[in-house]
Amino acid sequence: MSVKVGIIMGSDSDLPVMSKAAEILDELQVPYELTIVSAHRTPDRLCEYAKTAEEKGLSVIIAGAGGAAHLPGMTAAMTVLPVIGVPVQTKALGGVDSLYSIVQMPPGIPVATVAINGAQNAGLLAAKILATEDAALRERLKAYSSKLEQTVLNKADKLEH
Ligand code: RP5
Repeated sequence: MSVKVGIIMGSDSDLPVMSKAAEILDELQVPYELTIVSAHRTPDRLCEYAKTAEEKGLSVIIAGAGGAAHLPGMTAAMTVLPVIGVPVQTKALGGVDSLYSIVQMPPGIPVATVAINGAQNAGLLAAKILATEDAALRERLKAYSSKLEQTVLNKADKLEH
């Protein structure tokens, strides 16, 4: 499979959170690219990334940022591709600032917002979007869900004895 998912983040300080998206995509064998694009510090780079994402062959963009987190929304404003926003936890306001910045998009420019630091779910959601057109990936997602279920059942088993 060619690279279909773009993971972008506002700063390298977001990497510990955003690497969770990369890890789940690795597990599901979904190729991705990952880089830093800052809405405020590198606005020209953001325009270039968002405007060329479709022609590069990407299908989904995962964008994570913290604080005044305008990266996902501004990316969504410049591409027809679905954008999944990851609010990154902040020291000052705990990430509620990031969440509100990302989730409160005006009508017409949607961003699929996951939980604060919810990069793993962002990766899963990206995989599920791709899986609508990829039967093998759907099977890997089903196997992932079964594994998750089994983990909980095993814990329940241990607890009950
Ligand atoms: C945002 O500002 C980034 O997404 C990051 O979460 C936050 C802080 O960035 P640094 O000062 O750590 O580079 O743009």
